[in-house]
Amino acid sequence: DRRGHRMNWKQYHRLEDIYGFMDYLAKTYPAIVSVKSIGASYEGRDLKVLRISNGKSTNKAVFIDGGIHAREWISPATVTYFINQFAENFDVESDDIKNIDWYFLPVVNPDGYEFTHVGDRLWRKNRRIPFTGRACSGTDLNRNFGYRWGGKGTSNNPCSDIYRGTKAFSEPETKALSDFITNSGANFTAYLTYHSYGQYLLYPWGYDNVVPPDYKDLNAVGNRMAEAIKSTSGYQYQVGSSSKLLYPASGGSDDWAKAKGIKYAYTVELSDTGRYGFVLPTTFIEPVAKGSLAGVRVLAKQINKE
Ligand code: ING
Ligand code: ZN
Repeated sequence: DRRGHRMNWKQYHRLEDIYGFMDYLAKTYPAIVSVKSIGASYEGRDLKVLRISNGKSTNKAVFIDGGIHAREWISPATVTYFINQFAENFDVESDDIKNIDWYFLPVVNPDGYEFTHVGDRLWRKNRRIPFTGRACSGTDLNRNFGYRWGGKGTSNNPCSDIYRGTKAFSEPETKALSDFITNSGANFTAYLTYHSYGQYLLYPWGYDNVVPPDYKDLNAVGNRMAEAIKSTSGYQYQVGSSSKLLYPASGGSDDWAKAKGIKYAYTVELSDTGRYGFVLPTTFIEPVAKGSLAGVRVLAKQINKE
C-alpha cells in the first residue's frame, strides 16, 4: 500500500495488518508515537502497545485495550480507529486529547484472534493447552485477573468458556498487561476495555452485585459518555455496574484496574444488541468506532478537569 500500511476500517484485519499499522505510525510520527512489545502470548506472538504522547511530564495517562476475547472483532477494529484518529491528526486534536498519555493494546489475545480467522470464528479464550493430551483448551482472560480471582461467574473446568486458569495471572497475556500497567510509571487515571456485544458501559464491581464508594462518579461520567455516543452515532448504551446489568463475574480486567486505584475503569460492550452479535458486518465498523470515540473524548475532558 502506498500509505505504508494495509489498515482500513471497512474490513476486519489479521494481526499482521494491525501490527504493521502500529509500526508504520511509530516510524512516521516518532515525536509522538512509540510502539513496544510488552511480552509474548502463549503461542509466542508479540503483545504490542502503542503510546501517543506530547511528552509533557504532567500528563495523566489512559490505558485502552481490545481483543481480550478473540471473537469480538469490533473491539480491535474500534481501538485501532482511535489510534488512527489521534496519531494522524494529533496537531489539530483538542488540548484534552493532547495533554493525556494514551496507551493502546488493541489485541490482548492475539493467539485467539488469529484462531478466529483460521479455525473457529466464535472462539473466545486464549489458546493455552492446559494438560498435554487434553481435549479442551483456552483460558478466559477476563476471568484471569488478580482481583477476587476464582469467585462468582468463573469455572475451574478447562472445557468451559469461562475457565479462569490455574491461578490469578496464570496467562502470559494478562500477566504482561498487568505488569505493564503496574511498572510503566505512567499516571493512569482511566482504563477502558472494549468487548462486544450489547451496548453497555459497565463499571465495577463485576465480582458481585456491589459498587465501589465512588460509583456515582463512574455512573455520571458513564452517562455523559453514553449521551455523546448516542448523539454521534445513534447507538444507545446502558450504563451501570457489570454485576447488576449483566451477571457477576470475577477476575475481570476492569475490577483489577479499579482495585489498583485507576478511578475510571470501564468495560465497554460495543454493538450490536444481538441481531448479528459477534459476527458484526463490516459496515458497522465506522459508525460504532466513531460513536465510541465521542465517548472517549468526554472521558478525556473529565480527566483534564480533575
Ligand atoms: N462480556 C463480559 C465477560 O467477560 C463482563 C462481561 C464485563 C464481565 C466486566 C465481568 C466484568 O463476560 C463479554 N461479552 O465478554
Ligand atoms: Zn468479551
